[in-house]
Amino acid sequence: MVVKVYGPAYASTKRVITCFVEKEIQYEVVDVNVFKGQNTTPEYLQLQPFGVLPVIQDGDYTLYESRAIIRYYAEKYKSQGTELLGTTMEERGLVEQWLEVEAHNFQPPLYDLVVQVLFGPKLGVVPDQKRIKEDEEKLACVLDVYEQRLSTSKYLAGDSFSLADLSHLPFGQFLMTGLGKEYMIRDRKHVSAWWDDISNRPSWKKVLQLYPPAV
Ligand SMILES: N[C@@H](CCC(=O)N[C@@H](CS)C(=O)NCC(=O)O)C(=O)O
Repeated sequence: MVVKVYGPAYASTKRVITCFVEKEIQYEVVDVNVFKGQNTTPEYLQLQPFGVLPVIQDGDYTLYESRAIIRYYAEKYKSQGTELLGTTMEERGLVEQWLEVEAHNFQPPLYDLVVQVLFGPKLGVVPDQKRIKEDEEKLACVLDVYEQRLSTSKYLAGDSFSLADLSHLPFGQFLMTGLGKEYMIRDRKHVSAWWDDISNRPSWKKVLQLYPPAV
């Protein structure tokens, strides 16, 4: 059964597709254009009632929330492709911890930066400079914690690449390219080495090449 993934141009969807590539899961994409309102049609809202991307359909099983989707498939295909959940309960705990950090500490200020700087102007929103400065300050504090962690651990959850690292790729990429804030990564030696490692994985390079960003 080929899994259908909606909205490959968007960052949260790339989190899911990268997981599929790592886990060697067959998938097909369905384009959804947010700028044309295709995420708010009655048909789309039947699948994802909050009107955001991604959502997947696997036969008659429908699932949304990108991190729920990657957890589901990493568990379902545990013995296929790259092991992404750790091999012990303790490793799994750390994978979960850093997935939560990504979702609640790393992503929120970065998402707001992306909306303010990249999406906003396209939608007629004037970027709020005070907010942009605050977002950057918050993100810098988060990255200082990462720098500390990555000075003693090759990957966030331990010695192996996991969902915790993978989950940072889509929005981390905005720092390096769209937002032009690569110094936030490069000024931190261990974060910089970690970023080079994870962003050079063939899975991520393939996803970036196949699905150019929407902005
Ligand atoms: N927590 C959700 C967030 C999804 C999300 O914010 N997706 C963005 C694209 S990266 C979106 O659909 N934005 C369109 C909108 O907000 O109208 C997830 O991880 O799936």
